[in-house]
Amino acid sequence: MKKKIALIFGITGQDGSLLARFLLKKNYLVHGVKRRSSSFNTSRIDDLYDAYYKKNKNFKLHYGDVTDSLNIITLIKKIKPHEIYNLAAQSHVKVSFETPEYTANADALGCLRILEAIRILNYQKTTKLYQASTSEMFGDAKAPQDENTPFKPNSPYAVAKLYAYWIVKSYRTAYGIFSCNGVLFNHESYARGETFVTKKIIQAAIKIKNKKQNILYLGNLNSIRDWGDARDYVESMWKILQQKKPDDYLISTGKGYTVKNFVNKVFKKIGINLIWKGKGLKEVGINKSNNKIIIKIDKEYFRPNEVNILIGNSKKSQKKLNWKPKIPFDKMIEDMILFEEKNT
Ligand code: NAP
Ligand code: F7E
Repeated sequence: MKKKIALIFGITGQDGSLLARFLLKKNYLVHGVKRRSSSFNTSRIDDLYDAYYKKNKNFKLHYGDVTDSLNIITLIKKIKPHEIYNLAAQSHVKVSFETPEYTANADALGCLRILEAIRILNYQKTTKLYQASTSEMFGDAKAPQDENTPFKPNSPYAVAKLYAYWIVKSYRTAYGIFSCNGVLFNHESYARGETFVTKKIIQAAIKIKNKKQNILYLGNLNSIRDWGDARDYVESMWKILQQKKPDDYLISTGKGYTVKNFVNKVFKKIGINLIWKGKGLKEVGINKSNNKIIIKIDKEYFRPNEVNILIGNSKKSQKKLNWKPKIPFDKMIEDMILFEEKNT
C-alpha cells in the first residue's frame, strides 16, 4: 500500500513537532514547512531529520510561509498531500495585541490561502485540511464551553482564528472540501514555547531552586485554564481527519486550574512551599523555608483584555472520535519538570 502523505504548516512549533512524531510512527510520509530564519529554528525536530530523513526519506522540510500564496500553492501542488495540518500561527495572545495586522495575516488569511490552494488545484477529493482552532475564540463566554457555546473573541489572535474557523466551514459547504476545525484548549509539553505561562513558571522555578534566578515575574494569577497534554492532543488532530464526514470538534480535559494553582503545584513538586502575601500588583510569593520573595507581579504581563475562564466540555469528541485525554495534569507537569531539569 502507498504511504499516506501529510503536510504540516508550523512543523517547528510545539504541536507541529509532536504531530510529526505521531504521524511518522504511523508510517506517514511527513512534509513540513519551516520559515527562513536568521538563526536555527528547527531544534524541536532536528532529531527527526536524522532518524527519518537520513534513514528512509520519510521526513522532508521545505521553506515556506502562510503569508505567501505562491509558496503555498506550489508546495501543495508538488507534494499532493492526503492530509494538511495548518498549525502555523502567531500563537501568542499578548503578542497579538502588539502585532494585530501580522496576526490577522498569518492566522486568518493563512488558512484561507491553504483552502484556496486546494480549491484552485482541484484537490477537493484528495486533500483534507485540519485547522488549528482555539478555545480563545470563546473569550469570556460562560464556562464550561462546548461546540454550541457562542464565540466572544476578545483579542486580535482570537478574532483572526475565528475568521479561519468560519472560512473552514464555509469552504466545506461551498466547495465540498474535507476541512475541519479542532477547537483545542490549552495544551502543554516539554516542547511548549518559553513565553507561555506553564513553561515560563517551570523554567523559572528550577532556576530559582538552583540559585540561577532570583525572582519570577508574572501577570494575572487568577485566570483559569483547562490545561491538557499536547501529546494527547495531537492524536485528536489525526482522528478528526480520519472520520467519514468533515466536522468540528472541541478538545479539552474538562478541568480548570488558576495560574496560581499551577505555580503552587510546580514549586511544591520541586521542593519549595510558597506563601502568598499582598493583593493585586503588590501580591508576592514567598519561599516558606527562608522567607525570601521569589514571585512578584509585573503589569507588563497583563493583557489589554483577559480571558478569565476556559474550561471545555469535550463530550462530542469522546463519543464520536473515541478520544479522551490520557495523561493526567500532574504527570504532564512532572514530565515538563523532568525535561527542564535535564536541560537547564
Ligand atoms: P507554536 O509553538 O507557537 O508554533 C507555531 C508554529 O507556526 C511554528 O512552527 C512557527 O514557526 C509557525 N509559524 C508562525 N508564523 C508562521 C508563518 N507566517 N508561516 C509559517 N509558519 C509560521 O504554537 P503551538 O502551541 O504548537 O500551536 C499550534 C497551533 O495550534 C497554532 O496555530 C496555535 O495558534 C494553535 N493552538 C494552540 C494551542 C495551545 O495551547 N498550544 C491551543 C489552541 C490552538 P517558527 O518556529 O518559525 O516561529
Ligand atoms: O497564558 C496568564 C495569562 O500565554 C495563560 C496559546 O497556546 O492557549 C494559549 O494562550 C494565562 C493567561 O496562554 C503570565 O494572562 C499570567 O490568562 O500561557 P498563556 P493563553 O493566552 O491561554 C490558547 C488556547 C491558544 O490558542 C494560544 O495559542 O496565564 N499569565 N502571567 C501569563 N501568561 C504569560 N504568557 N506570561 C505570564 O507571565
